[in-house]
Amino acid sequence: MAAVGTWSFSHPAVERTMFMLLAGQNATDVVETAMSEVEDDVKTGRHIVGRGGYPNFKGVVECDAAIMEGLPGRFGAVAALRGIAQPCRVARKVMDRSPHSLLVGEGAESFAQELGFISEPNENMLSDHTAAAYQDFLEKNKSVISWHDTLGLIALDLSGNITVGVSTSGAPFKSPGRVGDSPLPGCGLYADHTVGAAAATGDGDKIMCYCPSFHVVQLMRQGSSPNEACQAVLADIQRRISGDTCFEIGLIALNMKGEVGAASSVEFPYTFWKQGMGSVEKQVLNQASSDNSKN
Ligand code: SD4
Repeated sequence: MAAVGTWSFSHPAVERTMFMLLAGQNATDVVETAMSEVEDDVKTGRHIVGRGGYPNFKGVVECDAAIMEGLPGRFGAVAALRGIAQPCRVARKVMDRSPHSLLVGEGAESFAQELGFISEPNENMLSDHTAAAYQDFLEKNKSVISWHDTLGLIALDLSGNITVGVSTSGAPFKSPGRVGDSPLPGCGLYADHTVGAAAATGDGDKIMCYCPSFHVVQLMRQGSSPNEACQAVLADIQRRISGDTCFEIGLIALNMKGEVGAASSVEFPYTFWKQGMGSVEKQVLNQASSDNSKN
């Protein structure tokens, strides 16, 4: 059993994951529950997740979320979803109940409503903080703000199931309909029950061009540790952009042995727990670095 999450604000989600895994729960139920608690918490919205997230340039909060199990074909996602405070739960329903894998915009909202989700008015999705930030954006005629959080969470349960989830409200003041890397398989997340799983955070407009989560899992398949795999994928991106300053990207990975790894082009805190540890720990990577002490 093990878990890892992106950024410091994943701590409560990883802690919830720890307790649920120790109680014998299934990795997918654990990821869905732990993520939805953070999504619905207005305070964590300023980390660009769910309720309280930053709106698009028309003032509307639009969320992307995805969930992927390690078993072949088990993936569901939503993108540009409005009015639903727990988009990861809708992504789970897409995986379990829809013949499709990714639903966007109005279609995603209708699907959620049909399954009993309450669609809330946009003002419920904003916090005082993000509503004020939007007013400031309008008054000062600012452009899209380029900073990036995103909740990514990977859990490995007692029975050896691995599941990864990702959730974000995307780039603050983005164009309506903009979708980032988070709900795209291989980009924001990837899982294979014979190998492990990975998740990405950062500048999704760039990240999606490199399929980094798939790449991390492929390298782990070929024998790399999670940490070596994350580091190699970051180095590969840096080599390909040849000398340009690397965009923001943080990667986390977990293999079937419960080993954790990470790499990042910016300072990147992440939180993790594995069987035998008494509590969740935080590790902070410095810019363009990775850490191999967790294996
Ligand atoms: C995205 N990687 O949509 C996600 C989340 C994020 O600013 O960092 N947004 O690009």
